[in-house]
Amino acid sequence: MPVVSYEMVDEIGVIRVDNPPVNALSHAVRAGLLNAIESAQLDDSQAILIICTGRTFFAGADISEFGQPAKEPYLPDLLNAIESSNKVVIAALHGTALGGGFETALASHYRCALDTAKVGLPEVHLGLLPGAGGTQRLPRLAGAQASLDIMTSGKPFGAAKAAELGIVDRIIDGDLESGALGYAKELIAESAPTRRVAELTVDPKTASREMFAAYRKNIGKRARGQIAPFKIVDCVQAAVELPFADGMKLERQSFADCMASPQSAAMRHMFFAEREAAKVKDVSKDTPLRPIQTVGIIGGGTMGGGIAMNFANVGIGVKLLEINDEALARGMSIVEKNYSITMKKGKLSSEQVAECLALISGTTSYDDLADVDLMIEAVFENLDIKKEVFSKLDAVCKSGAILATNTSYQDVNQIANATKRAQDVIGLHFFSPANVMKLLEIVRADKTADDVIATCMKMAKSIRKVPVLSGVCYGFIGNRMLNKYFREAQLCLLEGASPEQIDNAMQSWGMAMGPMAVGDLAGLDIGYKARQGIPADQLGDQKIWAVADALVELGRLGQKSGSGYYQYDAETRARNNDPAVVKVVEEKAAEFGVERRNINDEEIVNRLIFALVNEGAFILEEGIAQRSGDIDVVYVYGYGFPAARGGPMQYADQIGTKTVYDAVIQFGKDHNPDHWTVAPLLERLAKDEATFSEWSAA
Ligand code: 3H9
Repeated sequence: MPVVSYEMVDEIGVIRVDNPPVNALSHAVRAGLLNAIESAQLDDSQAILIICTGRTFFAGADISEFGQPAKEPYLPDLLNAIESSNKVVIAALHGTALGGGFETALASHYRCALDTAKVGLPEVHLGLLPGAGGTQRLPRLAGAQASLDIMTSGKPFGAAKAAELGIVDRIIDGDLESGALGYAKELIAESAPTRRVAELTVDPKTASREMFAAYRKNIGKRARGQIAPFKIVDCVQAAVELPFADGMKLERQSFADCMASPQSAAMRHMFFAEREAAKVKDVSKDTPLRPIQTVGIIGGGTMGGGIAMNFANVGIGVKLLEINDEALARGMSIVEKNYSITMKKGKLSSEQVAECLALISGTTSYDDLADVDLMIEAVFENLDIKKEVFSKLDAVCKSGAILATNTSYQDVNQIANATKRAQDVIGLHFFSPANVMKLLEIVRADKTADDVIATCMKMAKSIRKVPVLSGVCYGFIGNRMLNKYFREAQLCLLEGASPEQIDNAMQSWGMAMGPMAVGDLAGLDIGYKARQGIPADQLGDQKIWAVADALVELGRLGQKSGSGYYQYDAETRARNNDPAVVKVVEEKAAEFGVERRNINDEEIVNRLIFALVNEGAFILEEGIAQRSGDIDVVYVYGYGFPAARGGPMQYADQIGTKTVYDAVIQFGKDHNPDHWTVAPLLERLAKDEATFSEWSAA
């Protein structure tokens, strides 16, 4: 079957595209569309309708073709041909008309859409800008300011808003094709003209030099070193100030520059890595799933409450269990407070919040959990307590219920073995704040059944999380690597860097927060308590955590106590450097015989990031992560790693595994060699000049 077909329906030439799953504008689609639009110029049709079958109008250019030599017809030329048609062209939108798909609609003369359709220009999430006329046509229709918002945010929006902005001309109720054909007939009856957006000018009220200057300033703050958003502003300004053809030239050059940048390569890697991560290599995609209609959560603290909100938000009832009425009331009040914040931000209406809250009920009795489909334990991080909880769950939960632990570190096999149904036990590691963070590490224990894994992967998507499968090890993928990253941060501190220097170096490199600020936010007492439970002979190098422990012993627990690595203003929460911390660091350095020196930012960044990569290489070869891209997804979605660098393993691939290997060898010589045991996989890849992605794909 050809991906593009053409037929006459009454007097309308209908170009129908069928390229599952999302009608991406692949080479075959572009060639077919050009052919059809050219034939339509020569027949008896009075108007031309472009419509797609399946779940959506074109979801954009075919991203899998990026990075390969481009093949004619190029999308911008195809869209110019559509716009130049002598017969009226109508685009009929449904699903998600994104990127090049939305640009195809903008090049058409009229646009109709189902009210459920969404449109948008999400190229910025791929380190790109709209490259098929979007930067030039959208401002001519919707004005410069709205276009900048749409392109720099990359957020899709609904047909109703598109109609308000003058982008969509007709909203269709019911069947799209018959509605669109009816609309086409009306246009023919009115002798509607070929309305070419390229011939319009941008409404000057929506554009001023000051507005562009302010926009650039604003982007400087939020774009975290990305180049595409700035190029979008340049192109939109060109749409205002230059003729269409000149604006198109600038757009084409800017698109090519972005496409050739490591940033876009990293972000495109992330696009596919996120989708791959949801697939489990040895679990068939046809595995029957267990139904999840009710969820039980044990522990109504910040974590348990946050987890509950995820399910309530998508209409799933939750039973929250706490130890007594007082703890339960406290837990419910945290949930209510979080919802009121969401409401204030305008993300949910008061009615929606009331509906969500009605779905969360509290209990203090395990017996009330007898009929839940999925049970998530979110109690204190203590293996014995967790085992006890699971043996109770084993006694009360119905057969077939999935029993999950939200542990960040503990051995899920031991927890599973506390029950007589280890096949039903799994780890679901949510990240704090659980109602906000997108990552969900799904931890497969030795005996976890395939259908339990498949169900949890699907469930994650339905609560809008990004799932990544991890095997069992201390800290799973994310926290096991983080341990090494924090180790280097602590050692840089002892050796001469200040908390502020470390945080600034990491943030300037692109991390959402520096490690010291993260420690203060999470609470320094958490790691302290965990270390208290580890026998001294297993703690390793005592100097690593000497400063952190000393701060906790001084009552400096982080933001919650008003001080940690920094001093926090009680009113504004602004952080200030604190000489008392420098004193503690100097004392500990002297105690452990560490000579303090000037450390440059590059050393800080390389030590912290390469520590992540080296541990990631161990994790990969041990099979704890399925692929290097999975590790990248964990870091970008769970730890504030910059998407424009594509995660630690992709970053290593881009700068060269040999560069990382050489640095790790050197760090081993300059510092404690026990800390820098080279991962054998890193060594092999460096010697073969190969990448983690290639190894994962083999
Ligand atoms: C662009 O248009 C540039 C132009 O301005 C200029 C050009 C010159 N290409 O996400 P899902 C695959 S840039 C190729 O799981 P959902 C995806 O990999 C593009 N493949 O489904 C997956 O494959 P698999 C601008 C694509 O329902 C399958 O489709 N457009 C593309 O959760 C299902 O995807 C975008 O950035 C593509 N464009 O969400 C939109 N899109 O099953 C990107 C998807 O093998 N796409 N695939 O893993 C999306 O945002 C979501 O996929 C969408 C559906 C909302 C459409």
